[in-house]
Amino acid sequence: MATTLISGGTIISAVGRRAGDVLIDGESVAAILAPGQAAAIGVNADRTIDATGKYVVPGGVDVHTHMQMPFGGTEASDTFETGTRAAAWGGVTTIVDFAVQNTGEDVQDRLAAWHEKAAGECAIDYGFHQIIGGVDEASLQAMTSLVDNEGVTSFKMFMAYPGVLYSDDGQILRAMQNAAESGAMIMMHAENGIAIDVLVAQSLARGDTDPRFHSLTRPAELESEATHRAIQLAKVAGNVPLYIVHMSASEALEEVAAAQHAGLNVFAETCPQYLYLTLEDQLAQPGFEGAKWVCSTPLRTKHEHHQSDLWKGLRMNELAVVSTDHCPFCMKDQKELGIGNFAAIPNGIGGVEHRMELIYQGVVAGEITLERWVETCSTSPARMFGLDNKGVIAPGADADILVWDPTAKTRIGINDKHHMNMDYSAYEGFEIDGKVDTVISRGAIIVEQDSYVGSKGHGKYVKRGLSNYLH
Ligand code: DUC
Ligand code: ZN
Ligand code: ZN
Repeated sequence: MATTLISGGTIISAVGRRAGDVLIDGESVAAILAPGQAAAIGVNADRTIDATGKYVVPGGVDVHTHMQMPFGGTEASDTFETGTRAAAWGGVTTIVDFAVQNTGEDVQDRLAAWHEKAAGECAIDYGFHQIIGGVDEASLQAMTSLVDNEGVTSFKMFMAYPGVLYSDDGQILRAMQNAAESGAMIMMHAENGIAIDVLVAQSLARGDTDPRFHSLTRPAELESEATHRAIQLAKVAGNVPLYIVHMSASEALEEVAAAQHAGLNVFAETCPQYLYLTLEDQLAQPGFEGAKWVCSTPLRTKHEHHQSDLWKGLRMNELAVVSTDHCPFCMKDQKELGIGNFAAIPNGIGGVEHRMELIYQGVVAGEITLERWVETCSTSPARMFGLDNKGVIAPGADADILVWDPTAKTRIGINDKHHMNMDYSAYEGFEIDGKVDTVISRGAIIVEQDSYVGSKGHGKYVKRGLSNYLH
């Protein structure tokens, strides 16, 4: 087994920082050594990475991606191969993607189908959540089996998208009761889809068809109402762990904070798009340009205080995790399906490559600390979703490591740093005061010196345990 020494860097964890060296043996971290200790005890590693002046942090864990997901009449444009390679370029060493079950479909079959898409394709390790789009006796039984046997311990449900992935309150309650028995986490897309569909129809009837109406027909009130309802249902189901995905609005965050104060097992994530992009500056760009930023939940107005509240939520741990909801579509032939009708634009933004960069810029801007960057982007997502060997640099943990250079710069854009299979960048022109230097996945270097040196199929499926927040 090859040994690697990452020497001279500053090791950042969720709880602090210190100078030291990381010794890797094979696929795992063997030891953290004080400066000078490696020489004193005669460590003779096969390979040494000089991390002088750099930060050594746990590889990124993105628990919300949709590689090649069928959605909106097309399919997300990153395959497991291209999407996990782009993730690696961005310092991410684990993703948790979503297998999809629709009404009437067999859950186990659908999970098997997602395994088939991913097996042998991935550059980094991956797990699955299961989307339950159709609650019935068979799917409820399958949920228990997935927890017990498949390492799938979290289930996403939708209060949005009536007729597609939507579940009504009774169905949601039944799935929550099932999860309360097994200890699984319910992940919720919290938007009132029934009311949204009325607003969408009225908007289209008025001739308001441009991309910006996507946000105007999905007001923050309908995110906070659904968030509140999901919390109440979770309480009735026996305080089942509930994780609100892609939170975008101040009012929804208030619901989560209130539930946490009341002692409920409620968690939430946000995504870089809600921290940096807005209705006015992106979605409302002239003509059809705004389609690039059609995603749900939608980008919010800059004239309220959603972004500052979300950063506050990250500082206060009301928001435990930053994920991306990476769901890329090209403009050509995909977003274009919605020319003249914003409701037909496939919903999604690609960003798996840029989360570590964009949230690091929040450190530079003074919004969060270096430790909180590591915690929200690596440690907490791993703990939240039972990835026991991920998200920390500690003896015995998987050697998934990002060496980050705080003195170099990154410019994001289609002709700059961009490896996702998208014909545009949602973050075109963004500049980051730092840069991915070296990325290690289970002991193997996969990115170094501005090159991808990993391989398709290196990434393995990871069976997950129950959330470490509660078990
Ligand atoms: N939201 C998106 O923007 N894309 C995929 C699914 C979702 O809920
Ligand atoms: Zn969603
Ligand atoms: Zn999603």
